[in-house]
Amino acid sequence: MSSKLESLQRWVDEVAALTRPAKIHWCDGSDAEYRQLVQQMLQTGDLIELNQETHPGCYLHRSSPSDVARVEHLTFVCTRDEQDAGPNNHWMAPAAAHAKMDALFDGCMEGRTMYVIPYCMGPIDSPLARCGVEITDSPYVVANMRTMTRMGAAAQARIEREGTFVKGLHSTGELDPERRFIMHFPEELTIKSYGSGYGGNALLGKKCHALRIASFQAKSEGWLAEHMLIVGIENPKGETHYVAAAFPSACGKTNLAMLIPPEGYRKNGWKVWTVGDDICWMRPGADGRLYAINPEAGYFGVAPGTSDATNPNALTTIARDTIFTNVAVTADNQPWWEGLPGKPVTDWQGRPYDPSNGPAAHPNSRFTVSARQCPTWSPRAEDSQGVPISAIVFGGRRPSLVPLVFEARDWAHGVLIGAAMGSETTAAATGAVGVLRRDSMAMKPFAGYHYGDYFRHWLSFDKPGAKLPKIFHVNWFRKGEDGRFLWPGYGDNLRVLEWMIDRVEGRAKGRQTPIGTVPSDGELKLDGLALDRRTVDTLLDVDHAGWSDELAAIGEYLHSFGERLPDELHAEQQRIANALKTAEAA
Ligand code: OXD
Ligand code: MN
Repeated sequence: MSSKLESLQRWVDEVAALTRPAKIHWCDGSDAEYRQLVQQMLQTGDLIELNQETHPGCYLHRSSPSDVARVEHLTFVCTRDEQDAGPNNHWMAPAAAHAKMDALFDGCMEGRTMYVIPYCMGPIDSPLARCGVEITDSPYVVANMRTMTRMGAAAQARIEREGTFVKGLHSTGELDPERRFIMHFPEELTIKSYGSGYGGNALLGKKCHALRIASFQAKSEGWLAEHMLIVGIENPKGETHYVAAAFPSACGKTNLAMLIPPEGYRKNGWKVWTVGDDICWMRPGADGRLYAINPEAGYFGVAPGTSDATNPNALTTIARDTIFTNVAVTADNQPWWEGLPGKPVTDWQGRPYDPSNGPAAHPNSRFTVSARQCPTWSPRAEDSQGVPISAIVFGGRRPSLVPLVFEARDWAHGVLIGAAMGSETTAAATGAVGVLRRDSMAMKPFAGYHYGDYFRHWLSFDKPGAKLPKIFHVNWFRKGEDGRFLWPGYGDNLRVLEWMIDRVEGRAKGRQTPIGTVPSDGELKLDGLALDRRTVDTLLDVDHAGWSDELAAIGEYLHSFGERLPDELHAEQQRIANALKTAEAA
């Protein structure tokens, strides 16, 4: 095959001349093509068949043990002006980065097949969607991209119609961590990724395109590309509010997006609809509201911890036609990870399971599955105009200080709350786990430009005629003195979402505090929960002295963005710091 779009054909020819593959395959996205790829990978050992009776259409992929997570220290944003990448990104000059990458790509596909993957991020007919083409030598990447994006002939037709697309070049190379780089050239709508086969480094539609490149594009085009789930909450009257929520990687976005309401809520007719679990593209509609699409077509979810207790919808979703990466296997060849019943016999590296080697499944092991298989898949997930967002939620893992929920008084305050977000690090990226780091809007690893400019872009949505969502902050991860979580989380998080919707609808009054509005007595519906009064008070308490220190730390963090930080955010930080001082003195 080939393309009638000259710029696409020329780029494919150039890449082929550089990488010198034995064969070129243009992906059409068909079932037959997928089946053929799976057969081929079963033969080469790239995929291992799992128990087809319990898990039809499910396969296991074991990555190289040194290639199991995103590599933020090897990820670069290569803007012409270093300042534009900001202190939140690693930067390399575009010419130097191209030279470095092209030297790595030189001849790297010799004897291999080069796959050309046209894909669309978002419903294929959506004006909010954007297209790209990934060239890769990894059949595993092709199979995953088919699930995670709208991949193949329809995407190619849209690209040929529009004439523009994001170029993503990928090779697994030697999988040598010393020869691994993920480079972004936002001004050229180009990505070059070498030396890793792992999800976020290799499935270029996801983090590289839909967040880093898209956030850059979104800034100049007046929209937002965010690390957020999108969930619809339907009340007993049949009204649905859509909520977009940003949490850092591996902090429960998939669980919240697929939440099962507590029993009492279910009986009363509450329902939850999953639109997306990781990425949200939003833009103002004609009525001034923000409308959102999920640019992805599948879930690349963290397996460990996914269980009947935490996310039964996810378990149903992944019971068939799923690719598992780096999970363990039971005696009867079922996929297994920590949190599931049963026992592993083989660990993620294919060794006989021995607890002294660590967890059986890698803590960042994943499932790749079509969103359509989710029992709560939203009927609006394919809506080309997107869904209207009523509330934006920011959150992180904060074992102390941060209340269960609080609400920003207005948009600028909400932007500060998002900018100030902090969370304990997780296994989704290489590096230490459990260390508090600021992760503004959960975009620290993904904002494709200077955070100062990014916050300014967020602030710019507050303009005449805008009907913006309310902004909230949540913390499901508060711990008591005994180190145990105070809030049950999971399905019970709906109680907090209901309060937010009550605020949106003007039904809940809330209690004003210097850091924002928290639920007033009795507003959170807690019936059916065994939470004593003290615990509830702790969860909603605002410790003025502790927050004064937090505000000072936030002030310092904001200063790290220098002159590009909008004055409004300094002013907001000052306003709250002063309100806390007054409250402390009272
Ligand atoms: C992801 C991540 O894979 O954030 O979604 O790491
Ligand atoms: Mn993510």
